[in-house]
Amino acid sequence: MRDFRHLHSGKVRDLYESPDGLLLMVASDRISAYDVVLPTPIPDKGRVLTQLSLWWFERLADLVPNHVVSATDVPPEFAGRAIRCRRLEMVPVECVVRGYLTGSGLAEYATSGAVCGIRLPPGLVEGSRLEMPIFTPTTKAPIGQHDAPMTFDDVVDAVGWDTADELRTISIQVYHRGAELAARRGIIIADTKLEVGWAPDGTLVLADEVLTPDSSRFWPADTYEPGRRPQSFDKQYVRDWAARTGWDRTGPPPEIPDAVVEATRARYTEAYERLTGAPFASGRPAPATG
Ligand code: Q0Z
Repeated sequence: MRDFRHLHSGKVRDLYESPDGLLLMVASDRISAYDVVLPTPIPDKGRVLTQLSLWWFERLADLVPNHVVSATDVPPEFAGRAIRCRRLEMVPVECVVRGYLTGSGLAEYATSGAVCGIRLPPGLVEGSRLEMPIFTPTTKAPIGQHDAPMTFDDVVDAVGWDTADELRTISIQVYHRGAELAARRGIIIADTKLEVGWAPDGTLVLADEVLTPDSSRFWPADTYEPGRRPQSFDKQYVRDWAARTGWDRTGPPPEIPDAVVEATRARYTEAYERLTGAPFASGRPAPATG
């Protein structure tokens, strides 16, 4: 670990550089709600998200190359929740794909009838399934600011037509593959956000994390009903709890009680287990028995 130089930290992840030029992306157990990191970690969240991301990278590798170099050759204190990856030149666009209408996409549709310049039919409601998934890119805003919607022409202005078209194609393909696989396990992937970078030879490479509950909205299919706010496999549970505490979202956030921590952890591991079909093994030593 002493060989790793800290590059920067997001709300829930940290990025380091090693002397060989590779990056080390480390997922923590931190959880954020309403853009604030809560004081209580969710045990195993970093491992669940890292392992899920790796599982998807494998299943997407024929569509798009990815930045993963090794998930095992990592400092022992980060075992299971770190990925050594090649350093890319990041594309300055967040590649969002929506198969269902919710969140900021729904808000934009409600005011303009369109999302990122894509006109949608009238009458859509919270959670409506879109006829075709749509590419709804956003700007990459610095921490503390909000990403702004971009039209396809905005993306063309930022990276040129060829790259813009390739980003859109990759994004829609990744969404299609992810949504189809998840559907077979009873999970709706409502939307997802991808980060892409250029390799030195100019090819586009999938980076960061992919198709995790932190980068996507996962809904259980069995309770899905358009018009109703969906249940979800992510921090929505913690958000709802935080809202009920009366926290005003600006002051210091509340400690999460044990029962809420456990229920949140269970949602993350359930998403992992349903998608991969494998039990989640935390990778931590089992408590001694005797
Ligand atoms: C990812 C991020 C994190 C904070 C930069 N392969 C790559 N090459 C170049 N840059 C990145 C990557 Cl993944 C890169 N981020 C997002 C990750 C902590 C911010 F772990 N920023």
